[in-house]
Amino acid sequence: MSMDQLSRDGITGPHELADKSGLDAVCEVVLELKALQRQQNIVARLTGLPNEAQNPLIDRHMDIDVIRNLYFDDNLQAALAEHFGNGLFIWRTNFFVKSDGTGQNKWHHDRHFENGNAPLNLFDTSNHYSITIALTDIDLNAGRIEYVRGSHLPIDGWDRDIPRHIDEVPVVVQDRVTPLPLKRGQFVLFHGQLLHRSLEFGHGDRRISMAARVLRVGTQIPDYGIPNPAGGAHSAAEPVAEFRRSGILPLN
Ligand SMILES: O=C(O)CCC(=O)C(=O)O
Ligand SMILES: [Fe+2]
Repeated sequence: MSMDQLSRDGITGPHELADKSGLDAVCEVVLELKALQRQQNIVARLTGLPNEAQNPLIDRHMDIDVIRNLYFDDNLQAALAEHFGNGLFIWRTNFFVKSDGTGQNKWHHDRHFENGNAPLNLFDTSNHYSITIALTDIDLNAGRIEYVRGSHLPIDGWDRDIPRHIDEVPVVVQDRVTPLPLKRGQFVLFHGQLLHRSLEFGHGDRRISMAARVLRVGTQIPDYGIPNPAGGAHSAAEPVAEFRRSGILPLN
């Protein structure tokens, strides 16, 4: 069933973590890191100098045990191996904390490069994956996550030569937009090119998700992101990111 879901929709789950006992500790850590990030922004504002501190939310699966343990949860490991096989590693993690006043994360996909400097092959399903874990409930009002069902594959009538972030999806795929409410301790696995977003926070309790980007062994991380194949004015407006290799963790 769930393999069918993956090949049809581009996503599998929600699945449940086998062990949820570390989640409260993870949330505490995330909120402390978030507070540090706020302080860094205050220093930048007060001094008028750019904030050159490293983002404290990035790649914490490397050095905080309770966070790393999430990725070695029995159910997560089983789902990963079943759907994407072995020889996988994480190269980046981040947290998305949303509460009053937090805006949207516009429609995007997570597949920013192919293999080294090779041109992006958007619909390749063999090498780039994402894992999203709900550290709290993420309900429909709390900055809900949505995805475009089946957008890991070409869709008739939809040219995917688009900017990295878009406000709305075209009419031709609007009936594929699927809300993804998650309960604390649930996770999903999806193909990196699946288009997804999260809405601005509405109301209710603060929610926290954790995103991991996963590659198959042999996939090289370029020094810089490759230009968006949308090219032209789009790529000029979208600076190419510099990639850090600070998050590499073998998974299976
Ligand atoms: O959880 C969110 O708000 C955004 C999630 C996302 O973009 C991701 O997991 O890649
Ligand atoms: Fe994303």
